Amino acid sequence: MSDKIAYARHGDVAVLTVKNPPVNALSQAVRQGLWDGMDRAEADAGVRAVVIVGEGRAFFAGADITEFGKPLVEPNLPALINRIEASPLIVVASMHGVSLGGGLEVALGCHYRIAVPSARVGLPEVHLGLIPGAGGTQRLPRLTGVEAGLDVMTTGRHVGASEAHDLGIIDVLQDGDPAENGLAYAQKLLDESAPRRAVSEMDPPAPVDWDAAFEATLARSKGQISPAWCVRAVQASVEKPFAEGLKAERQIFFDLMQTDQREGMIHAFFSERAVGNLPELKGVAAREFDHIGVIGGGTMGAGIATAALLSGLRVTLLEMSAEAGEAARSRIAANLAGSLKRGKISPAQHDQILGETLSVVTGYDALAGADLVIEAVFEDMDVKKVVFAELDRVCKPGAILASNTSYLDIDAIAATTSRPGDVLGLHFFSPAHVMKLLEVVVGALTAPDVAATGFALGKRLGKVSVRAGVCDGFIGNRILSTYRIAADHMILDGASPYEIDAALEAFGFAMGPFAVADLAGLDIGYAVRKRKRMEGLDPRARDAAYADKLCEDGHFGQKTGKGYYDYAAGSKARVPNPDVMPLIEAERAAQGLKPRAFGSEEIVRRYMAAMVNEAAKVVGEGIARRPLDVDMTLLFGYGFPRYRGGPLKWADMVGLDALLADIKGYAEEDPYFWEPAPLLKDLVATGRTFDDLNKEG
Ligand code: 3H9
Repeated sequence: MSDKIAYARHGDVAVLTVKNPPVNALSQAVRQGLWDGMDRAEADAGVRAVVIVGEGRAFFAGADITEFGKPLVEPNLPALINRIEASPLIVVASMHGVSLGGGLEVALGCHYRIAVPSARVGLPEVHLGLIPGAGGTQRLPRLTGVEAGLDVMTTGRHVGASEAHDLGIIDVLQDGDPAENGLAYAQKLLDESAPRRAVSEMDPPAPVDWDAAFEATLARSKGQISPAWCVRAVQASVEKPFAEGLKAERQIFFDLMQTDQREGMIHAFFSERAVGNLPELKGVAAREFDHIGVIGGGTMGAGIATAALLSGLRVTLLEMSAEAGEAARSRIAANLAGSLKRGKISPAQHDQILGETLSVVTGYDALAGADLVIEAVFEDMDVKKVVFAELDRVCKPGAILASNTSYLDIDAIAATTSRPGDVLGLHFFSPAHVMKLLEVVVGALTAPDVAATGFALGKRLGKVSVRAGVCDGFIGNRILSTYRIAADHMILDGASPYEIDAALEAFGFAMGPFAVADLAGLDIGYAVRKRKRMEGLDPRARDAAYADKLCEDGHFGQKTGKGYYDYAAGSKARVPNPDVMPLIEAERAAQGLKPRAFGSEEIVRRYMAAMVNEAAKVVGEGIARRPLDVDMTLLFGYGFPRYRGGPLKWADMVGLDALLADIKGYAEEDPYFWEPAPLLKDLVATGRTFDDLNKEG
């Protein structure tokens, strides 16, 4: 028998313990071991029941995702589950930790299910671009009904044990050791002569309006298709005999396995975990931190302070005056009230944070004991230099000094201190207590343990941390400014901001670039354009000044009620601002440009080509270490659709040669902007992909 499964006999009950750390994924060896374990129990004279239990953190985290895309090795999971269910013995699943995907499907193939109260179950296959493929869509609705079953599968959410018990997924909740619980429960079932109870033999649930459910799910999923296909599989569970329903589920599962969406989402799953795993930081210990200083209590500073407080860190926030300090405290209190409302903290924690863990001060000396200080003041180098000089004066030796700048030169900031090795960038995204992305900006002199501490802080705050090198805008904002320029060029040439937003939202972005600009504030882009013009624009660069006029008229987007859109009817209404097109038309006329029509396909193609080309430069220059670092930056900070994996994964799937050909074509009109990235040319010439670079590490 496989060493992944331990077999033990306790009276007339056999216990199969799964040992496949870290999360008991159902790899081939586990599947084979379970199959052999069932054979052995059935052949073991006197055994009348079997308990399946996981060792370590979980029952099962599901199918082994690393096997996807490779040839299937028997036994396959649906066959194993059918085999468990068909056993003449009573089979009990004793669950703890998570039972996800194929893991829950194994439990549903058992005749009874017991779980500890902290257990969680779910069918998260939609997050991998799939549907449950081992009977989950056929068995779960027989226990829960269609509506609850579809909710679980189309959201992929983790369902707590108590809710799962109420839904009929778990039979018994019991505190204690899972193996002992399972054994006692199996014994009780035998004592009571409980029948074998196969879910597949239960009546199918009542039908619903399948087409309406399919369409509604598709509309909710913003371009992702797998949630809607859960509906069709569940429909089969109602309309077909069990074995036929299982076949229908399997067909949909395999069809989805062939899609780019599946490939993109699995890339996202592994990249999200790989992004904080930097080879250069292997074995480098982070510095200890417990007390965080935050300088500046505006939206960003208050958000950073909130994130730290919610993670149990002590925070001292510095503001310029008592009045500004009070405003900062109110912002933090409002953020915390939201967390309280959503049940993320208890009323006692809320009161303790505001009463004790947070202190708001007006003098630098109060930061003397801080382990790590994050500056979030006005984006101006002279202001930052003053702040860092003060920090250098008061902070204890070994304290880490971080700047939340979104584009300024970290090396220049570090050079103003006597301890440049302790300085790094920690670039949060607004609202900082909500957005998952953190760029850890490593300067030329940043010490390795300081970089490691940046990642440790990100982990503590629940962020996806990406290593970035120093350049204007780091990874995310540098790429953003390039694809925004591509969008502005399309506007000069004839597209409208509304056509561009619509095309990119149809592509899967949470919001189009102009809606995003309105949300972030048009003053940000205005300031950047002014700075770049002051630094001197290259004479070959095309300039678009129409948006400056919007700002000069006092329209900064949502916060002033008008930007590209008019928000008089609320932020969701998205009514185009009638002043915008005349400004654009005037600029086209001033530049002597004749507008032409742009289809949504061309809009997406140009926008994405600009994004990928700049991203390839960012990787080629070492600003991002790996393509996956860019992918995760765009996914977690810029609303890039997860089901496309990230811009560089998307580029691989579209084909790098086709993309380079597009870029060369665009370069014929504007060779300055569309200069192909050397890395992209190199990958095409050598027949490699961005993902090949990820694998090289
Ligand atoms: C499925 O079941 C299909 C079936 O319906 C049909 C089949 C025919 N496989 O996240 P963590 C690794 S689809 C392989 O850092 P946490 C993970 O990569 C599957 N590896 O820990 C990481 O490796 P490393 C449906 C897996 O405590 C390590 O385990 N199931 C798998 O934050 C620790 O993971 C899912 O979609 C796997 N299934 O979270 C569940 N799962 O250390 C996916 C994890 O080398 N998994 N690994 O970086 C999760 O949601 C989380 O990992 C979990 C633990 C909640 C389990």
